[in-house]
Amino acid sequence: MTNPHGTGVTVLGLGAMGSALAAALLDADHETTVWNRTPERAAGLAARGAKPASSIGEAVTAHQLVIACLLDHASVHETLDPVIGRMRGSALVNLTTTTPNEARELATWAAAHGVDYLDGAIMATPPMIGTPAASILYSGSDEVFAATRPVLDRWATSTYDGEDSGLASLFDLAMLSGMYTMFAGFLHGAAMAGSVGVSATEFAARATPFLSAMTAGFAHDAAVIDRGDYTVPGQQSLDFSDLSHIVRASEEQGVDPAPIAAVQVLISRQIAEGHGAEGFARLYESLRADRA
Ligand code: FVH
Repeated sequence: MTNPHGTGVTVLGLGAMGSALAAALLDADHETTVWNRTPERAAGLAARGAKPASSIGEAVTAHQLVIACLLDHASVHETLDPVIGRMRGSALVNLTTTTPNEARELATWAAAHGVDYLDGAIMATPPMIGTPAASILYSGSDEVFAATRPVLDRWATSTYDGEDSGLASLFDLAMLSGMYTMFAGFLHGAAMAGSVGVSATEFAARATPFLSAMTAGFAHDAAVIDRGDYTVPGQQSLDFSDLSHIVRASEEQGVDPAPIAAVQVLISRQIAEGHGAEGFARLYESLRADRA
């Protein structure tokens, strides 16, 4: 499929990420128009060949492919509400972090103005853009995804997750939930080791291979969850996994047990409901959307 939106691209938002996206397009010789609420931030990109738009209206009418990489959902509306009526027939690829429902709201709003909407979730930091390590998830208009692949693939490995505009955000935030919880656990462990004078650097060196090896357990727990049978033999039972000794050890060392205490709350809930003999994956039942 050829790109009906041409090869020129407008990038709205020149923070750390928007600037990296625009720079990658310039490196690939795309005609690139840029706009930022604070216009001075366009200077560096202009020196590399970008065309700074003098107004948001000029920016969104310069090309039929408009990329938004702004702060949040509210800033997308604040920026585009005044000009959305001038974007009929354009494609809007929104790489601003939003919740799934915020992405769906933007898709509905864009459609009401005759604008094709593709939502994106960036799984990378700005220096990773344009390198093989970068990944961007997309959902929403499959036509926009197919037609703009030559642009999207300049930034990262592009994955299309389906027509529901909220899915890219959902997968992004689900993975970030896992990441932040893991990091909080690491920091709690570092504080425990730190209570006896072990540096965080030394603890990280010891924890990294152990925690990396433990991630192999995701696939096992996932299989148990998908089967819906937490009594599969060979699993460590929740009764055995009781973590109150870790909570107690943390308190004895003067370390706030909040991260591990939160896990213990989930374990205790399942034990109280009579599932102490079942495996650790049973905690999923305390968290799932349609839990009893
Ligand atoms: N940076 C990262 O590592 C992460 C990676 C994962 C995805 N995020 C998301 O990308 C969006 C932009 O992030 P950013 O790193 O570029 O953020 P900033 O450097 O803080 O730039 C913010 C830009 O948004 C503009 N802006 C803020 N509020 C408004 C508004 N009300 N109206 C118009 N523009 C607004 C801001 O403009 P200015 O302050 O320079 O005038 C910047 O251009 C974000 O969703 C991340 O979650 C990045």
